[in-house]
Amino acid sequence: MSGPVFPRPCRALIFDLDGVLTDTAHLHYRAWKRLADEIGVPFDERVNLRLKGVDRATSLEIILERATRGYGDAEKHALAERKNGYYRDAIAGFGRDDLFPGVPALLHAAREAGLRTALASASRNAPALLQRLGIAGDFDAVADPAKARPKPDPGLFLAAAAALGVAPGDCIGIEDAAAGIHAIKAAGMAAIGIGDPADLAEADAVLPAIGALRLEDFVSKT
Ligand code: B16
Ligand code: MG
Repeated sequence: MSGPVFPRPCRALIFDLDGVLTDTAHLHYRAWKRLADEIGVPFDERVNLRLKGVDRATSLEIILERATRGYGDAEKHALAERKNGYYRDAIAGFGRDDLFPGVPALLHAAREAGLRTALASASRNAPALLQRLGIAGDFDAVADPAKARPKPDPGLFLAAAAALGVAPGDCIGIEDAAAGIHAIKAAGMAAIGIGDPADLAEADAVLPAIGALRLEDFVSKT
């Protein structure tokens, strides 16, 4: 593409995980769907759109909006744990083949270009998933979602930039969720969206897949 080169200079790439580096979104959906069916709460792909990039506790709150009775904190905790068990079972067999096409090459190109790399995922399962995908060693920092407010708050992206020692204005964030793009922009970073431009209107550029990202289109060599 012949899009803008931004920011000048770019010193770091900060990646989301689910929906950017690997396709776990449908596994999160299936795990939530199984839980919702078990407790008799209506849940479908349309409601699921609101869960993209959203942390586990907030996702459960969104699902329970359609419940016919209230749930206490202990019950909610148990439900979230149950869903996480289903999800962890689903990713147990993940490996390098589950990376989206082009991810290893992009991480390699980032290294070659002297860029720092960090992960800003809302998922508490991110470190385990990085290990399984065989790319844990490709990141200079992994922001801890337990220590930041959930997206669309910019906290997770700011924590990632701080861990890298790079000013937010010198970072590009890469996200598939509207909440994540908002978080990146609120952090003062440039944002590349992965997915449908109609869903990611706040992004500075949107690509259909991570494999379409050519670093030279976005990072100035000077
Ligand atoms: P967990 P990301 C997010 O990851 C997912 O997009 C979102 O659907 C999920 O609810 C969230 O992680 C929490 O995941 O239950 O594993 O902690 O897109 O920010 O990498
Ligand atoms: Mg995501």
